[in-house]
This record gives sequence, C-alpha cells and structure tokens, in this order.
Amino acid sequence: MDQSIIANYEAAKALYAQHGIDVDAVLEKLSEIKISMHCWQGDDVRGFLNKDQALTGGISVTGNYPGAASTPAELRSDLEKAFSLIPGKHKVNLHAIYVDTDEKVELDAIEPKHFEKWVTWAKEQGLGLDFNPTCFSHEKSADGLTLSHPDPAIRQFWIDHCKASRKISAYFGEQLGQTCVTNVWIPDGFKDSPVDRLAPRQRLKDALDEVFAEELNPAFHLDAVESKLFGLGSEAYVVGSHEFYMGYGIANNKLICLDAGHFHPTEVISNKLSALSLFADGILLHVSRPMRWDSDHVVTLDDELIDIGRELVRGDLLGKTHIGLDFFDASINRVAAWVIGTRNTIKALLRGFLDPVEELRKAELDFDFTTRLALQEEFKSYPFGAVWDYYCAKQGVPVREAWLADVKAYEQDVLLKRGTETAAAKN
Ligand code: RNT
Ligand code: ZN
Repeated sequence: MDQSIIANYEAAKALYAQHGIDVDAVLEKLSEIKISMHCWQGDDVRGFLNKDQALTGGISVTGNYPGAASTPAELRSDLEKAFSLIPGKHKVNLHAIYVDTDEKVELDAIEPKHFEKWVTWAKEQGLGLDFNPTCFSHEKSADGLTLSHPDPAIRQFWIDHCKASRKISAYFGEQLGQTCVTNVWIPDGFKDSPVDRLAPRQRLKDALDEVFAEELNPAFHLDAVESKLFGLGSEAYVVGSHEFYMGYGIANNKLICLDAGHFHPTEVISNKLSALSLFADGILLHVSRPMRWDSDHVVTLDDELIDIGRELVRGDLLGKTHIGLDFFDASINRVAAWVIGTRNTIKALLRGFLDPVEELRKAELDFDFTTRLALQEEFKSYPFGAVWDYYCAKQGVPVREAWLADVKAYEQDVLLKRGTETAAAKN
C-alpha cells in the first residue's frame, strides 16, 4: 500500500481516537455490511423477458449513453466490473424480467431453473441475491393496475407471479446460504382523482394475503412491501401508499421498504427509520435520490444520504435493515453510475461510524446544544477521506477517483463495441 495512504490514515486515526472512536474497529464493522446493488441500472430496467416491451409503471429512464447490457452475460460482466471497484462483499438485486433462459416463459410461470445461471455466478463471485416480482412493462399491467385490478383474472395473474417470485427467492436463499429479500412494488394508481379510494386498497390487501399465504423459511427468504406517493401517470392516487404498506407490513410481519424518492420532497426517510424501527420487524431501504418529479437519480453523498448512514449507525439499526439501491440513469456510463452510488452509500455509513456519538448524546442530554452544534460542524472537516482511502486500499479496490480510468478503459474495450457488434450483426 502507498506509504502516504498509511501515514494519512494513522494521522486521522489519532484525531478520531481523541474522541473515543476506534477507527480500526469501525472498518471491521463496515466490511461486514452488504449493499444490494440493483441490476436494473445496467440496462435501463429492460430485462430479458419481454425485451421489446416499453418501460411502463410510471417510472422512466432518460438518456441514451451507449453500452447498455443487452444479454445476461453482458450484464454480469458489467456488474463484475462495478464490484471490482467497490470495497466489500455485496449482493445483487434482480427483477423477475432478468430471467436467463432460452425458454419462452411467462411471468406467472417463472421457476428457479430460469435463474440458475445467476445462482451459479453469484456462488462463483461470493455474492448474495435479492429479488423482485416485475409488475410493470407488461400487457397485463397496461391499465395501470395489477394486484388491485378489478378484473379477477388479471389480479390472479399478478398474484401467481408474486407467488412464483417468492419461490425463486427461497431457492436463492437456500443455494447461497443467506437471506434473499423479495420486494413487492406495484405501480397501481390513477392519474386523476378516483371516485373510490377504498376498493382498490381492499383488493390489494386481499391479493397480498394470497401472495404471502405460504410460510417460507425466514433464514432464506423475507418479504418486503414498497410504498410510493405518486408516479408518472399516477399523480392523484397510488393504491399502495405509505400508510397502506406501513399498516400491512406491521400487521403481517413484512419488511417495510422505504424508497428515498417516494415521499413528499420535504419528507426524508432518515427521519422515518427510528420511528419505524420501534414497530417493524425489519426495514428495506431503496437508497435513491429524488429530483423534481423523478425519484431515481444516482445517489450522491448529499446531506440526506449522510443522515441515513447516521441514523442506521446511531440507532443500531444495521441488524434489522437491508440496504438496497434503486436508481437508473442512462445519460452517463452505467457502470460508473453503480460505482458512484454504491461507493457513496458505503461512504455515508462510514461517516456515520466516525461521528463522536457518545459526546454528542451527552451534550444533548445536558441540554448543551451549543456543544452539540459546534462538534457536529467541526466534524464535517475531520479527515474522513483519509480513512476512506485506506479502506479502499485495504479492500483492494482503487483509491479516490482512480476507478474512473478503469471504467473508461472498460467503456473503450467492451461497452462501445456492443453497439457496433449489434449494428454489424444486423447488416
Ligand atoms: C418504483 C420503485 C421500484 C422500482 C424498481 C425497478 O418507483 O422504486 O422499486 O424502481 O422495482
Ligand atoms: Zn424503489
């Protein structure tokens, strides 16, 4: 390791130690935290099941940066590249549309065998897997309703799809020896004010009861439910609102998924974690970044991300929280998007661990809000970067922006050749 990285680290360590922070122990803890990296950043949420279907469900990817993955093998290669630039051992979050099979299979009939190659790969790479039923981008979701659709046949299709997804999840968990979290998010809602707000919610509740009827071993599989305030085309009403899923999750022991982009712009999920943790069995995070009408910008190290990291650490919530990412940007290199967002999420956790929490707590209990503010502000310029650099070097990944050259080389050697190969094949 570069001598200056070590020297800077030792100096930083001494400063933090003055406030009782054991930086070596912090890095040990940090290395045990898994981030679930979402596969769908790699191909603009297209998947491989119905590749010609447009993306629907009120989510949207903008940009046409070259190099999107168009086969499972390409996507895995891109994921490997990204993971090689991110410290730690993590998980990949798959959606049902990412089947890897030559068989023509419908969403309600997917089975573990259609994902076997993902399992083999995850084993080879030492990665965990998480899963999601895909209740959008499909002819049966064209009305904008799925599990809450008034037509029982359409509802049944989506119930069967969600049930099939849980089986796959349990299989992933057993095979990989670690819990697979399966998150149900549906786009159901209305563009304009509905007459009946209750009936769709009643139907969704009943459908979920059916989906979750079979008990599965929580060592291998956990269910999560994800709410949303509004989507594109569901501005007036979303069936699966926060109150709906908060109630459902608590009453039925499901993980509640908080997506950072799914609330009113002045609401933050960092302020929800402590409250929810007192009542919920577990929490799933979709770390994302809202911007105006979009809920899925690449995660930056902004105040909210740092606050999320702080809350998880201070509330000792890491044991019951599953951290997933959820953003999609097609205007920049997609591998870089993963690397930026995932490194930032880990940085935020590290920032959380490097706060003088005991001193701050004491100041607060003593009503010494002057000390509380002063210390917090001074810690913003503590040498966090030196600790982060050392952590990256120790974990064998590029230090600071050195990873970018790697991504640029991969772009030249691999990503930019993809377009031309397809064009050549077509000619
Ligand atoms: C949509 C939800 C959901 C999706 C993914 C693709 O608003 O956030 O989590 O982004 O399932
Ligand atoms: Zn989400």
